[in-house]
Amino acid sequence: ATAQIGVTGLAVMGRNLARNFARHGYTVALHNRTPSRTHALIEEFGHEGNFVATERPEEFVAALERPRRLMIMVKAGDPTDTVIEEFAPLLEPGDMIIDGGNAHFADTRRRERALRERGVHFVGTGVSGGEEGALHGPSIMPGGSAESYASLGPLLEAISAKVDGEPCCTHIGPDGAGHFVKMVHNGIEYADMQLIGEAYDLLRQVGGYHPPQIAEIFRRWNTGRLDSYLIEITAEVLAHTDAATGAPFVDVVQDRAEQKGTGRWTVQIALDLGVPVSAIAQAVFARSSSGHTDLRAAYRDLPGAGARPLSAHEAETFTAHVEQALYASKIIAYDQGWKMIMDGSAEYDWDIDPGAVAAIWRGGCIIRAAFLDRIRAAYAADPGLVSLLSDREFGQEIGGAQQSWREVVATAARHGIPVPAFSTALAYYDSLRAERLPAALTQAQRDFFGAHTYRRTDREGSFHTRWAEHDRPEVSA
Ligand code: NBP
Repeated sequence: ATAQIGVTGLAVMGRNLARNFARHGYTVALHNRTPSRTHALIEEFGHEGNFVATERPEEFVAALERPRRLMIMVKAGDPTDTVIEEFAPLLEPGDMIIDGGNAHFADTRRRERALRERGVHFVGTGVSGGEEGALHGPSIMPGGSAESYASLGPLLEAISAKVDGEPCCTHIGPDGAGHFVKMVHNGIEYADMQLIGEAYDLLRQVGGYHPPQIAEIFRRWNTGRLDSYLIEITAEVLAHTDAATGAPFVDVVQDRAEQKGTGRWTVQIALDLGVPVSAIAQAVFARSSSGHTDLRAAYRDLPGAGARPLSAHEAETFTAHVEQALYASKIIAYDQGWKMIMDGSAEYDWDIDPGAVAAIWRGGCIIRAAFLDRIRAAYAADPGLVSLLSDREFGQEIGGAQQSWREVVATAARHGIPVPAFSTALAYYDSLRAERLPAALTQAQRDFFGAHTYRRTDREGSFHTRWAEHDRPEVSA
């Protein structure tokens, strides 16, 4: 047994993670259901480091030094269970199975429990950064026991992205914590992408700019507080011309966004936890409504706003407002994501460090951004922060942006341009800021039709009004 780590599942992600481990000097045992993938890896990349190619599960397990570190990179869902069932009987107490696939955290909790009974550590691990990240340094979010992290952490930290010399990998918390945090990462990613899409749409349809000009605007924004991977690639996409037609590339792509499910999971779980992740939810809904071809055909000829496009001078001012609106909405989306992480952490006793999550998302992952350093700093200053907006700097920034934000949402409505994420983020801001909410009326209605009771502003206790009686007497409930 010579390999410090083994990877089974050698499609794009597994292959690149295996190469990343090897490039960092680790001996890597390789396994794949279909052996041709294993041999292809050795043929193409065998020179990159020390690999032990294996075909049978027994051979694979025997190649691993003890305690064994066996990483699964297969398609999430049933294949993961199949592979666990295949290998678990071959393992011994103290060994570790690392699942780096996009598993649902509830599955991870179930698998962890089952394997713990056999003395095997199950480490559900979020891996972000796609194919390139897997090879050059992803952001890694391992869950599982602290004991397993002590043995595994150094390897994962070695292959992770680095920012200012710090690894983008930390022990997130027990059982499903890593996959939960990865799920919320993807939810935030959905919201961020939707917000950027709305900014682009406004600049184009209201501002009258062409895609290459918008690419320039995004490039400029990328030198400021919006500096991020997503803004950077947006500029690349918008500057790209389609070779076949000579049209802006963005115009030849069908306007229907697909999804693999982690955004949807985020919203489903948020509903269960009662966390209002409205910006993430709007992003998921925006993708699904874009795909409703029949509905879009039914609505297509309905009247719109018909507002005139802006003059060049107005467009310049508007662009500055859009930058403010984008930044403010982004703060809200991330604030909602962090709230979800902290509520999940409380619900499942994970004790997640919110600042550490910001730190490991600064590099390697899709939402990597300068902004995350700010979030980290905010939690460093006050680990008990209820909201990012309780941080003085974020509070000041959003205060400075809010007039522009309102201007943008109002302009969008006047022009008939949909900005679901911008407007829901602003509504969230205004809801939580409000001195009084119409929730009072909602509660009164509930009492009227369902005797659901209400609390008074002036006295303790629960009350019910007998609405059906002539003089509507109030009784203590
Ligand atoms: P895929 O998700 O396409 O899975 C292909 C791999 O799963 C192959 O190695 C295949 O083996 C194996 N497999 C399947 Br399918 N069913 C199996 C079974 N019943 N038993 C054993 N092996 C089975 O690969 P991927 O795109 O590299 O992603 C791997 C994991 O990483 C997924 O969970 C994915 O969600 C996650 N992830 C992907 C990305 C990304 O950007 N692609 C990013 C982060 C995380 P075969 O060769 O024999 O068919």
